[in-house]
Amino acid sequence: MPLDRNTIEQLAAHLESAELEARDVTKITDDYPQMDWADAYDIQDEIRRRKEARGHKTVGLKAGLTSFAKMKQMGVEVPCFGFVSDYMARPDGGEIRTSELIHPKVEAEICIVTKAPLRGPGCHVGAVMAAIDFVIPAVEIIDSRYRDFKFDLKSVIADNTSASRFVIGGRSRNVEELDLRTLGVVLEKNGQIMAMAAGAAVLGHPAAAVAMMANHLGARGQEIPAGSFIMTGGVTEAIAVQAGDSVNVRFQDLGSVSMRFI
Ligand code: 0L1
Ligand code: MG
Repeated sequence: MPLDRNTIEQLAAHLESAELEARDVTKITDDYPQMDWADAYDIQDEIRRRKEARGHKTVGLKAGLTSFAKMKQMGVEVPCFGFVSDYMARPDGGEIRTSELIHPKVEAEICIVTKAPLRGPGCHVGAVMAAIDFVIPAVEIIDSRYRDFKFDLKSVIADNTSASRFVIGGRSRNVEELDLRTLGVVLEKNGQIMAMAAGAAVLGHPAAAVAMMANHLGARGQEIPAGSFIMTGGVTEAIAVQAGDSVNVRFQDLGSVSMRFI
């Protein structure tokens, strides 16, 4: 049976305070095993509503668990979708305070900005390619609010897919100048290569993650507006970081994105 509105609001407040206080909690399906997929996204939408009501802008959308490496790492089989807010952005080459986070991990993401709206059902890679304004690289810093990253997919969706910080960098390119499937990515921590992959690691083509997002939003009566910044998901497994670590990710034809954890 779905959750009532009061419970959705309580769970959103519970998860958002855990985020803002950098405090871990147990997965919410332990107490609400009856929670369904719509409940999970309703809790996430309520977290977004709370942030916007406090004046935070929603500045991007994210697809998560879109690469087979990440699905295998987390033991799940389907992607999920979330959002990022203005206060989560950090500058390229800048510092990220680990005291504000619980147990951060980094992910290398091929991102796009749209020039036309996308609405499912029936959205496909071709429609996404036609709607891309430009491609830009980013690193997402995820930070699940669940103790030891132990969760199930519904709990993660409610927790805004572990969204925490993100760094946009490198340089933007027109999509016609790139092959998003063969675009190589190398992730280094403290000068050591930790992971590498190509764009096709994301569902065969990063645009497929955006099509899936449009179809998911369409089923909820929503769309991807023109001008949206969209993170298509980590191309490799996520890499744990701590204070003192430096991360540099090289994206073929798109430059590098770097940051230091303090
Ligand atoms: O962006 C992501 O792939 C995160 C998805 C949520 C699961 C996780 O915390 O790894
Ligand atoms: Mg991600």
